[in-house]
Amino acid sequence: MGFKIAVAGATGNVGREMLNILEERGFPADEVVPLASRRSLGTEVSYGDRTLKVKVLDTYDFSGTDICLMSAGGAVSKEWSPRIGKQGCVVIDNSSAWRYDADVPLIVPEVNADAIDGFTKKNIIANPNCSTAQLVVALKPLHDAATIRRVVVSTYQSVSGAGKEGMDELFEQTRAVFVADPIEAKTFTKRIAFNVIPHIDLFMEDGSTKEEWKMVAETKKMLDPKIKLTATCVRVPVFIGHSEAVNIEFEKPITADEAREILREAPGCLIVDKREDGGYVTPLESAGEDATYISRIREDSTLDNGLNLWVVSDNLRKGAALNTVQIAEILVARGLITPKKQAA
Ligand code: 11C
Repeated sequence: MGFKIAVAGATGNVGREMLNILEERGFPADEVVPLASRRSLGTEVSYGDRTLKVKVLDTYDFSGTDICLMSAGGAVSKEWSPRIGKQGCVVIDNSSAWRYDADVPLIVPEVNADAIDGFTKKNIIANPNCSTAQLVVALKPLHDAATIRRVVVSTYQSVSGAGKEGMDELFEQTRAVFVADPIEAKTFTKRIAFNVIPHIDLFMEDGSTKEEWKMVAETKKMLDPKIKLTATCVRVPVFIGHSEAVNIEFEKPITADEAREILREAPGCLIVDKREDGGYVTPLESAGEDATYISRIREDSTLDNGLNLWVVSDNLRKGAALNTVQIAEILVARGLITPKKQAA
């Protein structure tokens, strides 16, 4: 007997990817129910070679559903996740609504799978921000080996992080540039085609952005509160795949060769680091892939124990949909959840 899984936000970039990944990885689901807002009623989405009709989240009864993968935005999650959790359905939420709640585990399976145990307090498990997920996959094995003191990260984030609207805007503006049409910026604050924008999410009082703050708060919650981290998050005209230039200061000595060997063995990491033309990964190559790619591993001679890395991953997969499905897999593998149908 398998599980009954709902995917809320099933018509969005991440929701569609959740359906793909559930099917690709053979998640033990007897039934998969795509949910969205009333606006999307009747829309069809693919699940393997099947076509599923979207149902309305507001009127769906979760009492017979085991797990809800939620990617419907923070406001919807704030309202719905506790209600769904109370109906005995475990919510794995991709928004920022619950990540910083002490009663909600924030999980990247390669980093802190054991922290999942507290999930029953609210029946909600949070998925980190995409830019944090790929970063901590790369940092965790290095932290275990040499203890990270400080991280300076600059991100190069694709437009798909801003949803389908972000992808449409890059496409439309690029077309408009070539045919000399007027250019409209709606999703982003300035033109993104042939440009970069050093601003993602809201501005905070100290001049940083919420995206930058999330990287700090989430790394501390998942990896180690003692790690100091500073981030500059930048939107770039790339459709899929976030990239990060990462500078790390360690407490203990670690060479580039040692780091490369450690990362080669680390779960979720794939090293492409040939120190020659093209011997590194770009976001284009990461799209559609599961790995966190690490390239350009080198020592930073301006620090006592310093390294530089280039970290690239598909933000819709490891940064969102894949990570939520991996969390669901942990629930199943550890026997933390049993199908309701079987229990009845
Ligand atoms: C972006 N990282 O690239 C954001 C998208 O907190 O889950 C994901 C926002 C979040 O715009």
